[in-house]
Amino acid sequence: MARRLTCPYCYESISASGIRFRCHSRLGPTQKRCERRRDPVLAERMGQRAEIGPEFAADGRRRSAVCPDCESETTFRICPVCHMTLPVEFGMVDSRLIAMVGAKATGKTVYMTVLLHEMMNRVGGEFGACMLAADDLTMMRFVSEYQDHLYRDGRMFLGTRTAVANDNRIDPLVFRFGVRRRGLLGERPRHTVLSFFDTAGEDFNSRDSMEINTRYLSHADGIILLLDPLQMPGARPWAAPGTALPGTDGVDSPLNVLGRITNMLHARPGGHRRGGKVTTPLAVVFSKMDAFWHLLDRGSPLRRHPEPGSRFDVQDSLDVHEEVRHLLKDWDGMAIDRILDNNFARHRYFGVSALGHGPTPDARVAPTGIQPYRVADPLLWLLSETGSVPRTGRER
Ligand SMILES: Nc1nc2c(ncn2[C@@H]2O[C@H](COP(=O)(O)OP(=O)(O)O)[C@@H](O)[C@H]2O)c(=O)[nH]1
Ligand SMILES: [Mg+2]
Ligand SMILES: [Zn+2]
Ligand SMILES: [Zn+2]
Repeated sequence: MARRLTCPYCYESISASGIRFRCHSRLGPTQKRCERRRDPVLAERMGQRAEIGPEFAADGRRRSAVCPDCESETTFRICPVCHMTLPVEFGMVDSRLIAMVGAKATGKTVYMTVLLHEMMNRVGGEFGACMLAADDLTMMRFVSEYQDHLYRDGRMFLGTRTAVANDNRIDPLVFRFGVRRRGLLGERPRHTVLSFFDTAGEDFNSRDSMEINTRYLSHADGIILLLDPLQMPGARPWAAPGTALPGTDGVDSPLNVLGRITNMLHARPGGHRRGGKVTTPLAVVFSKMDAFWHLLDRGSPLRRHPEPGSRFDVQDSLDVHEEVRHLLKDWDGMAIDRILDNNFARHRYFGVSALGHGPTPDARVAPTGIQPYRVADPLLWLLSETGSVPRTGRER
């Protein structure tokens, strides 16, 4: 009964029966209409100040409820903590919260934008899957703050606001991802709610902001840790000539970021551990691989363009994992590998390039356009770990 769910917007833990409802505020059967007002909780927690129908308690395990004032039926179910409207069927379908973390300027915002764009367009089709924004706000924000900026205007992003500077909020983008799966009753879509958020790298530098992030990270079902090889002292000298190197002043090295996150995940109350290791799957993703392609053999898995398929390709992913491990040796990064081995029960390396090419000196997309390389692999791995997408063969 008391199954705990996590709200995809505020990442607080809630129970299905505690989910509340919001009145549509339309003319009801009794010719009464509930007045629209500003919801102080929504304003405080999510920064939303629009006037909307009143909220009320009812059995949150049901799809709809009748407003006690105007007696009209509503299907708007809301989170009891932050009052955001929950995605359709929330609590009835799988829900996966995907946290993305990494230091400043590792490429998180660019990567998230390209990843979501690819999932909604190309990759979705290959998997017979579809990905749609779960709410209007996500759709609007994704298009205006992310997609248009990069794809239409071809511009890089300014630094993401820190959670502390953003009224102690992290505003996740929430999507519904559906794959067709064969079952006893034929093909049926299987839906998963996906929640993504993009932190400011500085959030991992101070204690205050760490605490906000801890809630998000400790409730995540999967973590994408983005590490920028251009921020590793052992890798910088290997970057392709002409690559603009990010500044290192006040930026944590990838090793330190991993150390902080590891400590945070170990310290959280009620965390899942197996044999002393964190069990949340961790995708360790090296960004900006376009700056290193010139070093790799033609046969390298990191230069391969795998055939699109309808399943997550396990062997290909293991090949990439090994290749990245080799690169880490050349980059003096084996300390990263040791931390991962000692602390994480499930982790996998990835190498991606969101842009496929370094940006121009005036911070624009290169004239060749956006040519994403392997951006969806980490997410598909995380989803395959939890059974939300099918995988090939058997793993090891
Ligand atoms: N070469 C290369 N550079 C990238 C790529 N993605 C991002 N960058 C660079 O990294 C900078 C920071 O990216 P951004 O996503 O804003 O980083 P964030 O601070 O982690 O969100 C961008 O302005 C680009 O200069 C990529 O795929 N390849
Ligand atoms: Mg950013
Ligand atoms: Zn009403
Ligand atoms: Zn909430």
